[in-house]
Amino acid sequence: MADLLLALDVKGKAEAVRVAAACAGELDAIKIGYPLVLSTGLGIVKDLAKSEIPIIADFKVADIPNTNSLICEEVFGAGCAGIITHAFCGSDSLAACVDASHDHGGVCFVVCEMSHPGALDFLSGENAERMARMAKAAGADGIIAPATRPERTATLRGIIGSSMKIYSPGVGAQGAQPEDVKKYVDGIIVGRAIYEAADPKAAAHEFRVRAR
Ligand code: 3DU
Repeated sequence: MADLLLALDVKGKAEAVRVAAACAGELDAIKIGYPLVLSTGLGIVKDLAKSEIPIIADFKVADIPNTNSLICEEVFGAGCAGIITHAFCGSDSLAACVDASHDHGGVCFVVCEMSHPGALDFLSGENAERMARMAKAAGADGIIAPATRPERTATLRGIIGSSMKIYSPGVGAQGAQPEDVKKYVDGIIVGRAIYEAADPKAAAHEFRVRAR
């Protein structure tokens, strides 16, 4: 049984609020990222707070420790409940993100293996497994692993164990189905297949039921 996270990659406050309101009651969290925040500013977090579900900032943080900490301060200061970071900058950068998240009462998820075809160049295989081990050692709350490669997500689950969460993108527009990964993960991340649907609430409802 997996939660449903909406990847709200729309532009502008009006569209974001429209989709979030339309999906009310069908989502377990909303994931925001650069497309939305660059078009609205971080104030969008307060605008989405009416949804009364956690807002997770997918900023795929990838910098030196000090910069990572400063980014976390802004994200959690704006009202986010969680942040998604990269791990490839190394254990000190990752620790800065995890620690800053926890200092602000938030959670930190670590990208280990990405869902798109190009992930096979760097963000997969042994690199992904090393990053999963690093995420566990850093005390991260969870990892991001691909619904498009369920066998890889199963392998990463084996590395992190059951005490950390896995959120999994790639369902819908990227071709994966909820049934592919739901037994390995704590949440599926769905973007276009919901926010581009003629009836986003109905689409979200269907994904939520299928993820259960
Ligand atoms: O393909 P969708 O429209 O369902 O959106 C997927 C979301 O998940 C999108 O925000 C993207 O930036 C994010 N994501 C991946 O797609 C793949 C990853 O490995 C990590 C994050």
